[in-house]
Amino acid sequence: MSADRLPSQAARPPAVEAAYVTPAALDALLRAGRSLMGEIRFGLAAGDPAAPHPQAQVGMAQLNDPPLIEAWLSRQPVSYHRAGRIRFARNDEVLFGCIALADVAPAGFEQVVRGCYAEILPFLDAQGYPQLMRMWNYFPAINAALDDLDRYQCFCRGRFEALQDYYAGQFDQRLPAASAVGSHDGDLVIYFIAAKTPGRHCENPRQMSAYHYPPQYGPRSPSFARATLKRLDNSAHLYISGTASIVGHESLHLGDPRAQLEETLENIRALIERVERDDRLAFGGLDGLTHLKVYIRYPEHLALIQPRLDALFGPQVARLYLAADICRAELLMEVEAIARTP
Ligand code: 3EB
Repeated sequence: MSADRLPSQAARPPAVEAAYVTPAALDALLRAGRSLMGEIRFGLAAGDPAAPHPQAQVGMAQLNDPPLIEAWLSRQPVSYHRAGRIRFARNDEVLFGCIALADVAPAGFEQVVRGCYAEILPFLDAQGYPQLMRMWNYFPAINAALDDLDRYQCFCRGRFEALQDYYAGQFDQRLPAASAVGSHDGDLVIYFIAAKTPGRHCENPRQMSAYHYPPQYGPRSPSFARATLKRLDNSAHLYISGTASIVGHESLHLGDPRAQLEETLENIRALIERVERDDRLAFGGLDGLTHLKVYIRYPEHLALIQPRLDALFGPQVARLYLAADICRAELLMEVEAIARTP
């Protein structure tokens, strides 16, 4: 029997996994012994405010029926805490944290973002989970003008300054997978998963690294990796960043939602293939995907996006469709994903 088939290893559950589930299905998972590390509600009423786990509401309508909760679950014991503005849950391997801020004034937005990141980074070091694996950033009016920039560009500058200050010479190597997407109303919501030990941050052969984008997209480039690979149990988990119809650094297929979707899927396929080669892993290409979160600027485009994804993916790939604004005005959609080796 080869070492990777030892029963003791096969029995080890992943420290954290995503579930896009109805409230009833979530209750069933919790009754079956899973612990909730975090709960994100898109376009839904708030959960139980007395519950101990990190939770956030995001102002994006769900286009799928029935609506689902994004839950992050653990099969290990979890403890719940607060530090400053951060609510978090942790187990022996990973930490899930969340900051939600109401009523952020446009004028101070960049400094607020910088302040959030400047709070999160030393917090993770102090907790002993210094390795960011995945970050999500949601805020309203992402395409609105703010001084001579737009709000996304201000977000990028605030995030960059804090990450650059903290990571300094290690900046490029430490950036995690991320999404930064525009909600229609509500709070600035930043949530993240970090680990005690590092994952590997990956880039996409079809796309320029976002942190190298030229200045035409803003004074400070977006600070994220295209994906983060992490071995959590016997399988490798690949957290794929928000991915859009961008090749090199350019947006393609302006005004053409079908073509933007195909280019986005091709970007995801190429990224997975690159990781399979570099890390000698077998995700099975797009068949390795387990979760898709699809952000759609114009809800009427669901009618062409959903049937295409239904044709490509079976019911084992959980899908969440959200009405959202994408960071570049010409982008009609963005897709983030999780893949896992069998
Ligand atoms: C892109 O490829 C599309 O600023 O954190 C995707 C994922 C995008 C994350 C971010 C932005 C971010 O540039 C936009």
